[in-house]
Amino acid sequence: MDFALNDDQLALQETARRFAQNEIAPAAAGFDQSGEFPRDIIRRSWELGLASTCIPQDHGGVGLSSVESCIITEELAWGCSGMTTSIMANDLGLMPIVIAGSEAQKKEWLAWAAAEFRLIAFCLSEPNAGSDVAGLQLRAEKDGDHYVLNGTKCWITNGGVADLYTVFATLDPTTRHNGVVAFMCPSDLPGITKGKKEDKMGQRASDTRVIHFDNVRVPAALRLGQEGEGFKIAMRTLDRTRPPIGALATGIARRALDESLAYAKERKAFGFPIAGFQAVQFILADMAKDIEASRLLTLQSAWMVDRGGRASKHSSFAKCFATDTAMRVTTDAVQVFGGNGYTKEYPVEKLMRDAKLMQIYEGTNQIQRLVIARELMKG
Ligand code: COS
Repeated sequence: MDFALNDDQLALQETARRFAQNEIAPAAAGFDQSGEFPRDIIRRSWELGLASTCIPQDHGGVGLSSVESCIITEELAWGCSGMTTSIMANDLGLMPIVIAGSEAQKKEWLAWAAAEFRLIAFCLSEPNAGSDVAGLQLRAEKDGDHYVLNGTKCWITNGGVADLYTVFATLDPTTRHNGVVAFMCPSDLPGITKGKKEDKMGQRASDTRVIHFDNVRVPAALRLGQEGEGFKIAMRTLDRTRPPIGALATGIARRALDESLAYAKERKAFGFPIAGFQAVQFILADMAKDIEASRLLTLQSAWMVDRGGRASKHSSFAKCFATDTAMRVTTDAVQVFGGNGYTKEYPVEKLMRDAKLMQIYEGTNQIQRLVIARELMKG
C-alpha cells in the first residue's frame, strides 16, 4: 500500500492550492456577502483544467481519475466551498453522460462541454422528491421523435447559469424506479424557466434555483440510456460524485483547523496564548485526527470508484464521515475563536454555515446511513 501521491498528482495539487490561495480565498467573503455568482473565477478554474475534469481525454477533456478529482477538490474547497460546489456541479451534471451516453452522444456533447467554458447542472431533486428519488413527478411524454417534459426541479446547483441540464423525469410515476428516464436538455429550450436564486445560509456563491419545465420538447436523440434506466443512472452518478463531496468537506475542515491554529497561537488569555492550554490543544488534536480520517476514507472510496465496480458503501462512508466531521470541526473552530468566531470579522462563521450544507446535499447523511445499512444487510 502506497499513500504517497505521484509527481503528476502533486503538480495538480499544487496548481489547485495556488489557485485557491491566490484567487478563490481572497474573493470568498465578498461573494458570500453579495450572493453573486463568481463566473470569472469559475471560468478560471476551467482554464486551469480544474473543472469538468470527468470528461475523458478522448473527448477533449482532462480526464482526471476520481482520486485526482478528490485531490484538487480538497484544495479548492479550502478557498471557498460555495465556489467549489459550482465547479463540482459541472462534473455532477456531466457524469450521467459519461456513464450512460451512447458513443455518438459522448462524441457530440462531451466534446461540446470540453471545447469551451460551459456550465452544467444536474436536475434530480423536486419539491416533493428529495431523498425519495423514485417518487419524482416531472413527467416525460413521448410525442413522435420528441419527449415533452412538464414539472419542476428544485435545489439545482448552477440552475440559473447552466448551458445544459441533465434532467431526470418519469414516464409514469406509479411505476417509480422503473419509469425514470434521463435526458440532456440545453437550457435555452423553449418552456424552461428559471426561478429566483435561493437565499441560502451558506455556500452563497453557488447559484441554486428552482427550474420549471413547461411543455419542453426534447429530441429523443437527447435521451440518455433506455426508458426506465434513469433511476440507476442517477444512483451510479451519485456513487461517483460522493467521494469528491468527502474531499470538499475535508477542505472546509482543513481551513477551519488552519484558522484555529493560527488564532490559538496569537490570542492570549490569562497572560498566555490559548494554544498553550490543554483544553484548546485537545480540540485542535481532535480536528486534525478527524480530518486525516476523512481524507483517507475519501481517497479510498475514490480509489474504489477508479477500479470500477460498485462503490456505494464506501462512497457513502466518505460522504457521511467527512461532512459530519466538517460540521463538528467548523463548530469547534467557532468555539476556539470565542465571541470573535461568531462575527463576520473572522472567517470561521462562514465555514460553519458552509459546512451545514454538506450534511444535506448529494443525499442527506441519513440517506448515506441507509445506503450503508442496506449494503451491510446484503451480507
Ligand atoms: N447503483 C446501481 N443500481 C442501484 C444503486 C446504485 N448505487 N442503488 C440502487 N440501485 C438499484 C437497485 O439495485 C434496484 O435495482 P432492481 O430494481 O433491479 O432490483 C433499484 O435501483 C432500486 O433501488 P432501491 O430499492 O434501493 O431504491 P430506493 O427507492 O429504496 O432508493 C435511495 C434508494 C434512498 C438510496 C435513493 O433514492 C437515494 O440515493 N436517495 C438520495 C438521493 C440524493 O442523493 N439526492 C441528492 C440530490 S442530487 S445533488
